[in-house]
Amino acid sequence: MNTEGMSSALATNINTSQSVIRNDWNIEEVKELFNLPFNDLLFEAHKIHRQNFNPNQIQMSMLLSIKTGGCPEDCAYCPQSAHHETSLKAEKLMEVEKVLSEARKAKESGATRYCMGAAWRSPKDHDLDTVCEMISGVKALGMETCVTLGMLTSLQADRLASVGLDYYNHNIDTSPEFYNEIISTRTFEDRLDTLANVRDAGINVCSGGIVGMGENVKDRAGMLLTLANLPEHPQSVPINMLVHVEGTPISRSDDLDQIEFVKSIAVARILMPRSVVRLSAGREDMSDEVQALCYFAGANSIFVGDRLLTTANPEIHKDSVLFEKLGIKGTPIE
Ligand code: SAM
Ligand code: DTB
Ligand code: SF4
Repeated sequence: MNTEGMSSALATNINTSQSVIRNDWNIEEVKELFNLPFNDLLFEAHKIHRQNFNPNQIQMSMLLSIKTGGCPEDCAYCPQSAHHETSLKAEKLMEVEKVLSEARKAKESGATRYCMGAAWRSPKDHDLDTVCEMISGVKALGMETCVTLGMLTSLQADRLASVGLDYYNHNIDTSPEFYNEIISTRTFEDRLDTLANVRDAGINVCSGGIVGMGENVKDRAGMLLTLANLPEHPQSVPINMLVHVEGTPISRSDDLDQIEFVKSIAVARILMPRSVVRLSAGREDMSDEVQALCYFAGANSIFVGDRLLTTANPEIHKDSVLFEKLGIKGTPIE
């Protein structure tokens, strides 16, 4: 690629045959990546993807909302916040047996990781007992486990690690600069503290964010930069396109151009070469062709099944047909 005019660190990164793992990206470099011609950006991302992964394998996770709605946080995108009037009915924490029977179905449909989400600011210790039983039960089925329960103390993270939790999902959601437009009930620093507690407990970190909330390209760059400059790259990086839910304060925000979404995936792949990048929420509104571009740009994980936490996701059959057309296999990533 012609790297003339690029900053020297970026040009070096792009010209080396092996992708370099860096935690010292600066915002100008990341903005430069977003400004590359689309074909140059995708070519570069795909090259790095191939150096690190089999480009024809996609990991499949399935989600379950184990505790729905009534959340005290005010995240402007979220249908589960008690601050917004959505049509969602709040429910209490599910029973362990019910969760395990759903996990069995997920395994039968080909998912290799089961992700359980709770609409909490942070878990109470007695609720954590129940979640630990769920984790042990899902692991006994031979699946990987992931939970997302809000903020965690280091003691709580250690407890989850002690039952063998594989991944903890906690998103930074957006750039530090745009964050206050979206959430007022907890800070960006709070999020980073939870990520540190999870990392220090030895649990794999799953952290990403949402695009399409009215942020600008500098915010998308700032979000990805924050993730890439963590002490270790998150092992899993979900990139969500905002799902517009009636009753949330940003339900009427303009749709983000889907080419810009593909670019966000490509930049995530370049900044974090060995992380699994998940094409996460928002696939219901994406064509097969846009999803195929995301896979080319470096996405190698999706959520399967017709429900995310509370909103719709494509039927698994639809994904099977697309995978077949593209010669992609749904498989764990080694
Ligand atoms: N309450 C926990 C927390 O926020 O940490 C866990 C559940 S929360 C629903 C998990 C993530 O889902 C959020 O951090 C956000 O990135 C994503 N999410 C929620 N609503 C969304 C929406 N409408 N569109 C896209 N992503 C969304
Ligand atoms: C993530 O980044 N996306 C998932 C998972 N982590 C927990 C959640 C998407 C939620 C979309 C809105 C809903 O279904 O409620
Ligand atoms: Fe609560 Fe999580 Fe939704 Fe925020 S994203 S309102 S913390 S469930």
